[in-house]
Amino acid sequence: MKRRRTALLSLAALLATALTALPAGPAGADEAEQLRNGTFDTTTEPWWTTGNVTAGLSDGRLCADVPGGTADRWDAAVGQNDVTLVKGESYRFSFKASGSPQDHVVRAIVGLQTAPYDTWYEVSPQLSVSGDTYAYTFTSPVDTTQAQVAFQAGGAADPWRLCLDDVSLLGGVPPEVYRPDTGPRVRVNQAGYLPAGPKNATLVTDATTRLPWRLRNAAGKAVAHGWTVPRGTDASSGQNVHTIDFGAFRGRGTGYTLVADGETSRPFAVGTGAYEQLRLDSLKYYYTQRSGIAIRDDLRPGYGRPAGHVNTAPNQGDADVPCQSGGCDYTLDVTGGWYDAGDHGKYVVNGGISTWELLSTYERSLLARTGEPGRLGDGSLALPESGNKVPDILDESRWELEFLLKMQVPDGQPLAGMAHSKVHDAQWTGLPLLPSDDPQKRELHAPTTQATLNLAATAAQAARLYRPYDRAFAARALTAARKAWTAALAHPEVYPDPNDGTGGGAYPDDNASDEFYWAAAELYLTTGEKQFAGHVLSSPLHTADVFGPLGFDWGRTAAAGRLDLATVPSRLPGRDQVRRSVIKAADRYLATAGAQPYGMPYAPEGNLYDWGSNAQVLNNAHVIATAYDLTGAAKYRDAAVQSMDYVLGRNALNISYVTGYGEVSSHHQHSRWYAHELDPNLPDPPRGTLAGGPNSGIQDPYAQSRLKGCTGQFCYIDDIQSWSTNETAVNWNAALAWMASFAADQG
Ligand code: 9MR
Repeated sequence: MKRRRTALLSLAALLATALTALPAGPAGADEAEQLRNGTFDTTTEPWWTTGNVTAGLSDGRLCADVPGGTADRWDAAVGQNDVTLVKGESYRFSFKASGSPQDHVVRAIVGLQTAPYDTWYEVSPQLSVSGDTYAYTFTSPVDTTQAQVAFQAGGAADPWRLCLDDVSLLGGVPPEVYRPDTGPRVRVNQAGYLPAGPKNATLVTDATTRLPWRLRNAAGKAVAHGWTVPRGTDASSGQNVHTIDFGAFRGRGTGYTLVADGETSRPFAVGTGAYEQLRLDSLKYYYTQRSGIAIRDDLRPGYGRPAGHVNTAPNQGDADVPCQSGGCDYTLDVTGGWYDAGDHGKYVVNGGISTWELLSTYERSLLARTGEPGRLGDGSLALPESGNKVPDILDESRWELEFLLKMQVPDGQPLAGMAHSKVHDAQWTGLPLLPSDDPQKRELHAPTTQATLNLAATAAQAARLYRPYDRAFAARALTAARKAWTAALAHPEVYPDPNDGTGGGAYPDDNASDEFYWAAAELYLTTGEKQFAGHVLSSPLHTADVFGPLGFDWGRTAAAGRLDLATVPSRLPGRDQVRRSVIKAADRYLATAGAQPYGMPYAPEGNLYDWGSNAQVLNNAHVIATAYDLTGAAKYRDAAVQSMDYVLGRNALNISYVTGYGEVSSHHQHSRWYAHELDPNLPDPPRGTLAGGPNSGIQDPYAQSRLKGCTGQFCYIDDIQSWSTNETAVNWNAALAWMASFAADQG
């Protein structure tokens, strides 16, 4: 046994030390080791540690004593600098690691050794649980000679010991071919079908002629049978597929399976329970996204956490936030609101469409023939406000509305009445990180016309919906909406900086005509005033086709105005025409759904799935559902309900994109606090959380390392690192909530 050597070079000393390169010892012809001394035979050099870690040799390994009581992973680390990476080249990152006591997590990263410490690859295995050898392959997204390999071990309450050996970063290895496990080839809605609703499934097969299918109940008895319909090669997945229609079956129960071509589907229910539950879960999601308030564990068991960004250290807090780079001479209290997504940013633009869709879920329940407002009533969502005699969905939406109102530039300032676009961290933070642990400086970003009109639209909509419950709030909201509208007219072309994406998202948008149309529509529907009708009627968007293949979203908001003009009672001249335009759009989405062997109303141009495609599918379904509300025609109801099948498992990956729904569901969504994948002490996202979904852009390095060349539906991976395909976001869950509520109403 070798004597343990304490005290490594400090990080600072190491950075100052010139390092001698060791002779390369390639394992294969073109494979080249990038690390020096990963075997620790005689020394631990040139590995560094942070000042609070003591490391030395032990049995030919590097063992590090990690202190307890640090906050974040990176607060205690061992690493090696000056590693070279070549862009596009594949590397095998492997090491042996053990922890005592066991079960500790180490975050192993390959990233930039200086600020802003970009992370290009990371894994966070739990040690000494299932063997101590780890190997991963990734592709470098950069060219650099300043890469760092580091093992971050901070964040534990008590001291522990981390031992490492055979650390290797081997360049020139063949990239790993990623093959998702897609399970049985019969694809169904794993959460369940409505007893009187459409029931369709998709079979992946090489067969080109029809095949028999059987529906089995939980006891294995065949309760229906028929023939598949061959559909040829499906463009969205590249697969040869057949469809199965078992809509004639009218039974109820759980544990059904569909059998065809020798394959048995995942089990599913036929009943109404899943949608009733999903209506609530998709809305309950917002409480745990709240900023500025402690989340109560009694209301969300497993999700309790301290309040985020309330000026308690290490948070710098949202109570007195200055403008970015001295853009203003005031600070604002912008506490509250919802965190946008997996980051800690709060954005007026995306907050706006999300609030609108939640308020519209409520407004539909009041107006549509199948609406059931009681289901969204007081006590339905287990909120701190439950019991106040106000529908819970209004309580939850108000949490965001109050934040949106706080983002308005105060009177007396040059841009008074406009809304700041966003508040977020000065720099991007790593994962995992509870909102209450974020140490970054918070900054208000410049006001924009789009943010101002998001405020005008949602505050105007709020004014009509909260009036029966809180007249004072309704009046305050309407005053703010009018003020915002006037400010937007005075500053009609102040757009967000598309490059303002450090520490938070940019939400770039160089056109505000859709936001003007939407805000004018909401102000008109609430006030009935001629000035707003005039703006609606004279907007070129009023008669334009605002329902494209990608659906409406935070950057395409005209549809929100059009849908409300069609459904909320008013005396708008030509209202029939408005209603017909929604039905016409629904007919197009219906045709798309009919042509898709997976049944979703989504066929983006060039088969290029967009960022957040799952929400776009659901928003197209929202338009179809509105056509049902307008006409009562069953074809619209059925196509809208059928769209849910895709999101809940009838897709090429055979995955339900909603956490906790179906036998296999997304549960590793990118989030700084639902980060169970990185820290066993943190939870997975709550039941009812929608993943963004397939995104042909695969902007994040993790997705790039796994999914390069992916076809449409395959551009998705359920990993916390994949922020471009697998994030959670308030606008996406709003689309889910609206549709889940509609589907529940059809039971
Ligand atoms: O959903 C947004 C997508 O449409 C944009 O293309 C992308 C880049 O701006 O940003 C997405 O939104 C993210 C936001 O910028 C920051 N918070 C997380 C959001 C979801 O990924």
